[in-house]
Parts: sequence; C-alpha cells; structure tokens
Amino acid sequence: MKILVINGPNLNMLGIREPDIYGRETYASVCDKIKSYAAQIGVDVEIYQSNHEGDIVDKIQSAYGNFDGIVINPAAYTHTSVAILDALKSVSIRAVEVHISDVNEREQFRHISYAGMACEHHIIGHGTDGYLEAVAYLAGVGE
Ligand code: CA2
Repeated sequence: MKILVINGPNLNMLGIREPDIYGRETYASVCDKIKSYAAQIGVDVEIYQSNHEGDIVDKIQSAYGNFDGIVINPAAYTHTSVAILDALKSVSIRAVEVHISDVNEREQFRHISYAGMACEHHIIGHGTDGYLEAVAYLAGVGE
C-alpha cells in the first residue's frame, strides 16, 4: 500500500516557534517518525511539504493512479482552499485530514475545513501522532 502525506504552509517550521500549540518536535523528526511507523506496518510512504497552494494541487493530481491513500494537513489552506478540496475530489483517492492542534477549540476562522469535505476521516488535536493514526487508519491497522 502506498500513502502520500501532504503538509501545507509553515509546517516545515515545526519545533522552531509556537511550541505551546504545535509541540517541540522538528519537521524532520516528525517525518522520520512517520517513515519509521509506516515501515513497521509495511506501508510505503512519501512525504511532501509545500508553502504554495498550486504546488499542493499539482501534487494531489500527480497521486492519481500512483497512491492508495492521502494523509493531508493543508495547514492554513484548510480554511481557505476550494482548489485543494476540488483536487482531492478529482482524484477520488481515500483521504484523511490531520491537524496537530484542536482547530475546533481555536479561532472561529479555523472551524471551517474545505479540504476536510473530501476526506473520509479526520484526526484533530492529537499532536503529531495524528499522522501515524491516519496512516494506520488507511492501512486498516487496528481494525
Ligand atoms: O493544527 C494544525 O495542524 C494546523 O493545520 C496548523 C496550521 C494552522 O493554520 C491550522 O489552522 C491548524 C499552521 C501551521 C503552522 O505551523 C507552524 C509551526 C511552527 C511555528 C509556526 C507555525
């Protein structure tokens, strides 16, 4: 099984600022954690991060026919991007939305998720372990 993990803008800054909200792990260590968990459960994983909406749309489109599942944390684009929603719909690949923080307990503008409308499952506020839970969900581990 092949899973694509997509991270949106500023998530590459993890561990550098706002540790109270996003924790102290660096982006590189989160990626390592996802890769080693995926290897442990026999999943082939690719991780992609971009600060650019169109690049994320391109990456989702390129997953068509090449991946069995998408784990996506669109970061700020969660709350604004119909383009990412449409891209997820266009490829019809099973998708899971992840947010490190509990967006529903934060500002009102973070309560709307466009990308989430194309996702079958949502893992919100479980910290960076949410990525592992999303990979496990798509792989059917623990069912
Ligand atoms: O909780 C999440 O995972 C978010 O997707 C993170 C986004 C935020 O806009 C969403 O509302 C919720 C922000 C990612 C920015 O990450 C930073 C990491 C370190 C320092 C500053 C920002």
